[in-house]
Amino acid sequence: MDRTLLFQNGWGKTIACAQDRVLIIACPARNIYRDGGLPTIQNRCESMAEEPKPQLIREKLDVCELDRARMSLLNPALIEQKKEERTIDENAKPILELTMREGIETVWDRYEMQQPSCKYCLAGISCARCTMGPCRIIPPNRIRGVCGADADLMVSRNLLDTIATGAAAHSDHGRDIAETLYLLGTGKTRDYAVADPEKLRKICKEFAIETDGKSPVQLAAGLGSALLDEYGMKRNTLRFLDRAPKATREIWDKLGISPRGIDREVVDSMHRIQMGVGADYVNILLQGLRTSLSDGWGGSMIGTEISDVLFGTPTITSSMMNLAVLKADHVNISVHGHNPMLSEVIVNAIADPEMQALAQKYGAKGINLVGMCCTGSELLMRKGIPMTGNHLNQELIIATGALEAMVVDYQCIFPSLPRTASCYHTLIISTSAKATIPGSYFFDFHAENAGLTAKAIVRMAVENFRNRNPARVIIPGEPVPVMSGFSNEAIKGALGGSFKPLIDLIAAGKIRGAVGIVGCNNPHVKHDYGHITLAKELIRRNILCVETGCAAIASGKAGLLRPEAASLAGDDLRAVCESLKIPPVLHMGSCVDNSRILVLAAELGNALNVPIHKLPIAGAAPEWYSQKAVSIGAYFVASGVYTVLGVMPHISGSPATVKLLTEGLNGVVNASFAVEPDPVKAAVLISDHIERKRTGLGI
Ligand code: BF8
Repeated sequence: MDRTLLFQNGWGKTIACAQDRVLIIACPARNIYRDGGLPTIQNRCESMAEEPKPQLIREKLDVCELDRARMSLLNPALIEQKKEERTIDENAKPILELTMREGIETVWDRYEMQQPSCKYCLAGISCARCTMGPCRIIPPNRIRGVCGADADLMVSRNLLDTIATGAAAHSDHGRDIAETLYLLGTGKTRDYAVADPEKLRKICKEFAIETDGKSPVQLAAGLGSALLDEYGMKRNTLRFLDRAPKATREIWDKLGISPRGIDREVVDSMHRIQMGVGADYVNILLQGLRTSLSDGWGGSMIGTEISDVLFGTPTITSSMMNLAVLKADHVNISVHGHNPMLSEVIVNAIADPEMQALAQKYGAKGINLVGMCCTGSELLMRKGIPMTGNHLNQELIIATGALEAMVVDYQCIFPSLPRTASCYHTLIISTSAKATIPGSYFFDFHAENAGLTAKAIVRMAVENFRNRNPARVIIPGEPVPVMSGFSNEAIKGALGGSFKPLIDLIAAGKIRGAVGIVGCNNPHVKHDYGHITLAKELIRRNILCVETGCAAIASGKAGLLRPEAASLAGDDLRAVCESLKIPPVLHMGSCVDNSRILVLAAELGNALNVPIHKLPIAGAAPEWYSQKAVSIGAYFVASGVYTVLGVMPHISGSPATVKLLTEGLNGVVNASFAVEPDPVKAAVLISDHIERKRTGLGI
């Protein structure tokens, strides 16, 4: 029986293997909590498990020559101009130039094709939620939609939708990690282990789980179950909220925005934006804050903490960054997305001598695993795996011609990647039933089949080395060294075991304060310019930067994650960094790891016995694009952290909403948003804010 054909039955059906024996059940809704362990059918097959085969989603995509000819630019001056306008990433520029010359479409081309933007959508005053519309607010006459919603309601509903979407994405990622812990604890996966038992015990204690006499695996089962309960439950509170300073929690309670369960807040939000439910924009925006808190202090924090338990709490580590980490004489595999469940087992599969021998058989010197976006940061932080780049680098890495496979899980993955890949030999391999991509090869990856699937993926990539055209390989420049791995535990370690020296340095004015620079790239902003300009301006003012996500990767590529970057800092911060041998910009991880920044703020607040909003700290998202970033910004502000955005959210059509978010929130959560596209001016806003907070603390 042809196994490949059977795999094309698709998910949700039982799939058979060559000897007519059932191999796996590829059902996304599989009942993993069934008592009594694995379904017998799976037990029976475990001993004879074979590597799964992928399913091509729909059909192989091909960008035709005519399309490429249409896209290609023949005017060298125009190519030069666009290249300089689009990015400050020097290693990306030659590849960007090539894409324009050869008509390989990128995000910047699509952005140009979408101009001018719809002004109603930009202002948030269009609504297509129901079929009485679609509606737009066009004063002076069309000031209500068909249902009666005015501009304030339309804008606030759209914003709540955005926050809930972002919170759901982060939190569902956290759920996948918690579920893996549970499956490990209940013996349903053998491909994962507890890497940080000390942290496991610490978190068990927070959840009132008895640890004495219990093995890590037993604790994994108990904690995994308790964590999954955080999503939908009757207790009406989240355990990790207890980490916040008491005064901050009292603000949430008084305002009625303490989250009651992770899924509950997302569902509550979806309910409110159903037509005929929420009608008061203030009520809707407050629910946005509550939902975002369920992400930051709930789903994201679970994602971070349990990833540390399973894969190790990051310690300070060195690596390399930018497109030049690709190797011309190696099989290159990039992992892209967010969930380390996949990338961690790929690391193991690559170390398999069988895979290394296979690579050599095909003429490669070895297998080079590289990271991209947040999955890349997860590997960089814990394993020192080199990183190619951030969000807007994802098509360019394919255009180097040196990539055998781009292995993706979910979030921030351009649906266009298979189109780009079709111009080369690169395979796009998708692995999440939530994120199948037409033109990609899909493996139904989950914790129970992780090891075998990872090996199948690596084999596929290695075998694809034969198809590479060496004449098309361009790997520009040299990689930049980076220092990463700054978990809170690692920062404390560097400070001698506690945050006290950091507090003393802040009190003494050697460090004026700390700023979390987070978020994405966005073609509205020159690639990496917002991040780098802001970070340089802040460290020059002796303000420490802690970074995550694509902001941290931008800093890595620009050399700000090297201890030598201390030379760009003000005298006081430079002296601190030199004595500790650390950079002035600290890479704290992926986007879910913004929860590390919350924990840092909480620990500083608890140490000083003040709420978070009194600390000399701020947040910034100079190039944000994603719904997840809106959730992050909202939980920063709701937690008391003044946050400056570099890109205007789609809210300008409701002056009342703008006023509430930029001023009114100060009266309730003691923090607000600001929008400032110019990163030099944003640095001034942030610096002034930090000085005001210092004055408030009397330091
Ligand atoms: O979660 S920073 S572009 S990769 S959304 Fe995406 Fe933004 Fe990058 Fe990670 Ni976060």
